[in-house]
Amino acid sequence: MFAKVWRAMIRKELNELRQRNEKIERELKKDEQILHNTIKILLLGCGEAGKSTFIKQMKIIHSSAEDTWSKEQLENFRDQIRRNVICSLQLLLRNKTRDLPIGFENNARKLEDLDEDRDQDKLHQHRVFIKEIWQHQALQETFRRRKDFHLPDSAAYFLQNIDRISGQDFVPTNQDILNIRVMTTDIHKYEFQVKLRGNIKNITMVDVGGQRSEQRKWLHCFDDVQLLIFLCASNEFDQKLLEDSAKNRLEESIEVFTKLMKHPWFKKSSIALFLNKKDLLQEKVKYSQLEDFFPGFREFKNYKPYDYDSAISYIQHLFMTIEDEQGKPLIGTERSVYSHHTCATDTDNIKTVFQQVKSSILEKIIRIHLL
Ligand SMILES: Nc1nc2c(ncn2[C@@H]2O[C@H](COP(=O)(O)OP(=O)(O)OP(=O)(O)O)[C@@H](O)[C@H]2O)c(=O)[nH]1
Ligand SMILES: [Mg+2]
Repeated sequence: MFAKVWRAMIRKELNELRQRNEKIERELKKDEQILHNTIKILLLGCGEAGKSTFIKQMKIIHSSAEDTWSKEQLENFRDQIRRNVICSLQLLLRNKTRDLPIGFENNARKLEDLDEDRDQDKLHQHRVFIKEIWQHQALQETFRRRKDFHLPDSAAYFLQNIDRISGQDFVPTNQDILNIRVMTTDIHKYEFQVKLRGNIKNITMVDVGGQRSEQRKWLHCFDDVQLLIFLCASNEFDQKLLEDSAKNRLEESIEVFTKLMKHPWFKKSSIALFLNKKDLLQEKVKYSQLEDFFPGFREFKNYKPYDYDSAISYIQHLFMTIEDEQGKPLIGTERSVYSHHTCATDTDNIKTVFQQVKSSILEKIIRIHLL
């Protein structure tokens, strides 16, 4: 009798064990399937290169208009934009070298005293003066010297739209959202799906902060990266780092890219280089000469002063000819790098570029790793 009960108990336990095993097997298979259907793309580059803006474009492109941003996100964006406006105005006022006309000083002081968080509502009452002062020669002159005091790239865009932005019912448009400047401090993931070779694939795109203090966190995201997209702000050839006023931004970007290309983690990853902010480079070459900061440009075979095409192809050449300590090229026969000239705030441009990335790099990744 006892043996019979004992056998029944064992049978029951074995049954439960088998069921548990089957469940684990099924879950493992599912995880494996998800893993095999997922491409991990890591965005790297120095501060203000445009990484977070690129991620925003992915959201705009891969979701329906009404689902892109929640009400809460839109409210957050509105506050960030107003913070950007106050910060830009104050930077311009603090760095002006010419006196403002009599009658302007009093109002200018009120703007200088605004608190980025508490006084956002006051922008509406000051909007007429803000328009006047922004158009005044003293601030326009200061704006032209903006590279000397790290004015955010979007300052002009927001100041030109002050009427709309300060309005009570202001809801940011996608273009407003793409122009926001907020430094990234954490690791952010954005997941979306694309159709590749007729199949739906999951993409996990990872965005990190690019300033030097943030670069220490990069190692945590190096695992299993199938595509590394390195962004460089191509217009920054005459600017210094925010975190080190002695260091040229383009030089820093090339050095960081070189370090990554030497890193064993990326030996098997595909690499794309986005020379971003091409719109700002186009503007800048008209008044600032690349050869003043990178004298080697004069010897470049396609050298042409004040010329956008010539400047961007030299910047690309600087990235493509990086070497290791022994003078061996890091890019060439063993490793190719896909490069694109981008404007991360232009949705049509990013749509085209991402389509090219899909049909070249991602299709190749699927063929090699995920079949
Ligand atoms: N005009 C123009 N502005 C751009 C472009 N790409 C980015 N920006 C702006 O440049 C600023 C910085 O862009 P972010 O996307 O925040 O840069 P990031 O690489 O994420 O910077 P960190 O988070 O500090 O590493 C934002 O105000 C963007 O709107 C571009 O191609 N053209
Ligand atoms: Mg960012």
